[in-house]
Parts: sequence; C-alpha cells; structure tokens
Amino acid sequence: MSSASRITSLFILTLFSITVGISLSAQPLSESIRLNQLGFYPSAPKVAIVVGDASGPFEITTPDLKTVVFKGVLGPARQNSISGKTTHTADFSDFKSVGTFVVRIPGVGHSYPFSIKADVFQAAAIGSLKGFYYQRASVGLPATYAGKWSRPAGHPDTHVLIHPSAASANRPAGTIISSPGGWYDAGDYNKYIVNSGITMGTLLSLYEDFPAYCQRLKTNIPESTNALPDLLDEALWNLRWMLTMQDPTDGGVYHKLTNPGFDGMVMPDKATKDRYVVQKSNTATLDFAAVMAQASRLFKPYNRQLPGLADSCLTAAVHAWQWAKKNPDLYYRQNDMNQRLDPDVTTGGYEDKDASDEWIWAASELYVTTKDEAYATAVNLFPDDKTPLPSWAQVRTLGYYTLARMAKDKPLRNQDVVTQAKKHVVGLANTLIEGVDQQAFGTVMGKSTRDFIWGSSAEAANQGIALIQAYRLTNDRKYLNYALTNLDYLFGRNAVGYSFLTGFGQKSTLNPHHRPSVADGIQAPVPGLLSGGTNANAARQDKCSGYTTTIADEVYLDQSCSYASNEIAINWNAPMVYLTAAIEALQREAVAKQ
Ligand code: 9MR
Repeated sequence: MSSASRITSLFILTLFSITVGISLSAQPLSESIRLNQLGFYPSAPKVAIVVGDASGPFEITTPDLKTVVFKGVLGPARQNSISGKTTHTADFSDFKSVGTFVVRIPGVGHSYPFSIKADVFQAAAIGSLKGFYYQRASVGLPATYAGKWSRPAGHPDTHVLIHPSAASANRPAGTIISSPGGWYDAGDYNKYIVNSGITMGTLLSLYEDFPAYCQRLKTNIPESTNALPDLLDEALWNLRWMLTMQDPTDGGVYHKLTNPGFDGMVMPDKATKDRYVVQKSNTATLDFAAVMAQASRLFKPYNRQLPGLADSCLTAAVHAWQWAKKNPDLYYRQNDMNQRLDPDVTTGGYEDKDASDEWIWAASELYVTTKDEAYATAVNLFPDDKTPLPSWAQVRTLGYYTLARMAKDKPLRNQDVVTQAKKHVVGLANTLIEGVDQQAFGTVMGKSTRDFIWGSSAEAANQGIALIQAYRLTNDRKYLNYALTNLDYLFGRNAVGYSFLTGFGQKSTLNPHHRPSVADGIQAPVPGLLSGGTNANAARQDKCSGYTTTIADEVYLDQSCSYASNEIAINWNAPMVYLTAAIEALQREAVAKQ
C-alpha cells in the first residue's frame, strides 16, 4: 500500500469512527422515554411517553438498534397538569410482533428494552404473590423456596404479652398468649389486624373472581405440593394468625401485635424485643369479621383437607360482629392509650375516625356468606352516592365488590342490593376514566396531586382493580384497557421512570425501606415487593435528606431511609397481585376465545 493510500485509508477509518461515535452517542439510553418496562401483550394498546420537547418520527427497533421493525410519529404536546412539563406519546399499538424491542426517538435516544408476548405479566403475578412468602413471620425461609434471600426464623410470637390496654378478666395484663405466624406488615416486623383486613380481602377476592387461574398459580412455597392452591395456602398463613388475635371469651379482636417501638434495621432473628397485643378495637374487629366471613366461603370446598376450618371462620366472624355491636365506639387511640398506660406503644397506628365503612364491609361479607337478610338490613349499606377507592382506612367498596359479584348466579334474594352495588362500582370506574386521554402520561393514575399520597402505588393498583371489577360487570373492554394503563404506570410509565415492583423492570426499586432487604447483606432487594412510591409529602414525613424536588408526581426517593416513599407493605402488594393476576387471567380467557 502506497503511503498516499495508507493516509487515505487512515482518513476513512477516522471518519468512520467519528461517524460511528456520533451515531452511537446520538442514540444513548434515554431516561426521558417512559414505558412499561416489562412490556405488552401482542394485541393490547402499547404506549411510551417522552418527557420534554420532541416531535417527528419514532421507531421500534431491536435492542441492538440495528433493525427497525416499526415506524410511527409522536403525538402532539400535552402538558402535565401537576408539573407543567411537556410530554408526547409514542403509540405503537399497531405493532403486534412478539419479541424484545426498544423505542428509539431520533435526537432523544432509546428506551429500556421491553417484551411483546403473551403472558407478559405472569412472572410479576407470581413474583408479587411470592412477596408474601418472604414476609412470613415465625418461620425460616429455606433456600429451596427463598433462594439467596433464605433466612432464619424470627419472631416466634409464642410468648406474647397482653398489654394493659388489652386486659380482660380472663386475660389480665401480662398474661402470655401464643399468636405465631402471619405476615410482617411492611418494612417493619409488626402485625396489624386492620391492614391484614384489606390485604386478605383483596387476595381472597382475586380468588373469588378468577378461581380457575388462581388454582394454577404456583409460587414454589413449602405448601405447593398440597391439594390447596398456593394463593389459598399463602392466605392461610395469615388467616391462622388472625384467628389467634380474637379473644375467645368475648369475640373482640386485638388491634395489633407489636413491639412497643420499631425494631432496628436488623434481620428478623436479631429482633428479640418483647411483643404485645394491644387494645381491641371496633375497626380491627369488623375487618376481622369481614375476612373470616369471606374466608369461610372460600375454604368450604376444602373441608376434607382443612376439617372444620370454614365453620370456625364463620363462627369467629359472627362472634366478632356481636362484639362490635356491643362496642361500636371503641376506636383505637394510641396517644390516649399511652397517656394512661405503660409501656408506651409508638408503632403504626392504623387509627380511624369513622367505622361506618368497616360496618358495611363486614355486613356485606356476612350477608353473602350466610344469605341471612338480617345482615343486609343491620346497617345502611348505601348511606350516600359515594364509592370511595379502597384503602386500609376505607373499606366500604370492598363490600360493594362482594355484593356486585353476586350479580352472576343471583344467589341472593335481595337483588336490589346487588344492583345498587353494581351501580356504585361502575360509577367509580367511570369517574376514574374521565379525562385520562388528555393526561400527560395517559394513565388513570396521576390525574391529580391527590393520587400521590403515602402508598400511592396501591392507589394505582386499587384503581386498576375497580376498573377490572367494572369490566367484569359490563364486559366493556375500555375498562380493561384503562386498567392496563395503571399497570404501565406501576412498571415505569410515570413521572419518575421507576418500576415500583422490586426485581421487575430494568429500572426498579433497589433500596426499599424493608428491614430484611437492608440487613441481609445481599445487594438485590427481596423480590416481588411493591414500593409505596411517589408521595408528595414524603420529605416532610420521613425527613430523609435526599429529596430533590417538591413536584407532587416526582417526589420519590429510592433510598431505605425514605419510609414515606419507598417502604413496602402487604396492603400495597395485594392489589398488585390482584391487578397483574387478573389481567393475566383475562388475557388467557381472551386468547382461549379467539
Ligand atoms: O400505609 C399507612 C399510611 O396510610 C399512613 O399515612 C402512614 C402513617 O401513619 O402509615 C402507613 O402504614 C405504615 C404502618 O403504620 C406501619 N407499618 C408500615 C406501614 C407502611 O408505611
């Protein structure tokens, strides 16, 4: 090669590398492109959102960016009503091929990879249900089931003290009772009946709504080989604990089982402080009644495997209901209790100002289980037109879900109650979907700053459940598609770009406020746990120092100190299980019908 041609080829080579360099740096991963990091069903809507100014074409390519498989044009600018930021939509619903892809926007970059396939949320449904196994108290988690998150048993709870607030003639203060098992509530190790209430109600409703799908759901737990579906086995772990929280003498239910103060950030077996059951409360007792009544229906077919359990549940429910009738105003008031009695208790309060919704839920479950009209008339089931989104403090609509479910086989004499419940549920869904298409992220979640409360991820999941309920009652597919938008929200189509389910998505919560995840020395968090997520008031509430914004839909900090935006909790995980599993179940039904 002559020196001239050597220089020429060097020149070409340099030019080539500059060009390649430019083109690669022009196509970096862009955090501005937000989408469901797990992916989409082939025939479902598929949307990514780009935050910021952008216009013109976008492409779907293979993850190596080499092959363009679909081309589209970004939608017009929309303004986020919370932050004022501009977004554009990349809608590639028409692209239906199975595979792994990215969204690429010239001048912006490319998204995280995602899949298009059937069963795209199946692993998340299994994973979020398995999350409950990792929360089990009083038992070790062997590697066969827990993998690298295997850990020794903690909190045997076989020597639990009766707190002075819970003293009764038969059980004076200091009496020892045994109350093992159940799930740890959240990032802390205490066990609270109120929060167990909505959690169990949600999981049991999933089973009632989609029994065939749930019967096949396998989570690799110690009970996986028995005759019961894994979902019921998991629920049973907490149900048996709940039963121990009822005072057998009078039917009242202790509000919680707790240390006086929160444990340090240690593994369960290193947390050995005294544990107490505290005062019986109206809300705990009514939530307990509702769960036991519902459980009694579900476990009835398993009488051979669990002799007498369904009957015991119903007896416990009725006993609890009777106690509540005698003590309707016995609210849990932690501060008042601490002023009168020792030791002071400073763990989660789950306090409530109004038990009317707990009455409605308990009455509805008892009515549907027993068909005894007395429960339908004992309380005013429809005191007004409201249909509040379920949360631990607001369980009215759980009752409506259960009553509306009875529309199918019409086993209730009082169909008027069923019709009204149905109207409420569909009305809630209609309110939720209003104006969503104009929203910056196009998700049902996030229409207003009010959505961004402590545990907002569960707001998104519970909105999704309401929409699925409406879909089941009307067969109108729009509700299902809107429910999918909230699954998109939870897996990354949101203002912070995180998938809030640990272990799922390329950019998911890594540092939850969760004692085992902090203390186990393993880098990856315990998987399948839903972070509470964005919370407009988090900085004021947990005083963690890392927050960088006050924009309501962006206040999220993936640090373990951030218990107000990054804790995990069973009442948040349960609706995540419901939403992922229900959508999978419905997808299978749709495919089977094709
Ligand atoms: O989920 C609860 C949230 O609605 C409250 O605003 C917050 C403060 O009272 O408490 C949350 O529940 C926590 C409970 O009290 C203790 N275990 C952890 C729960 C999740 O953060």
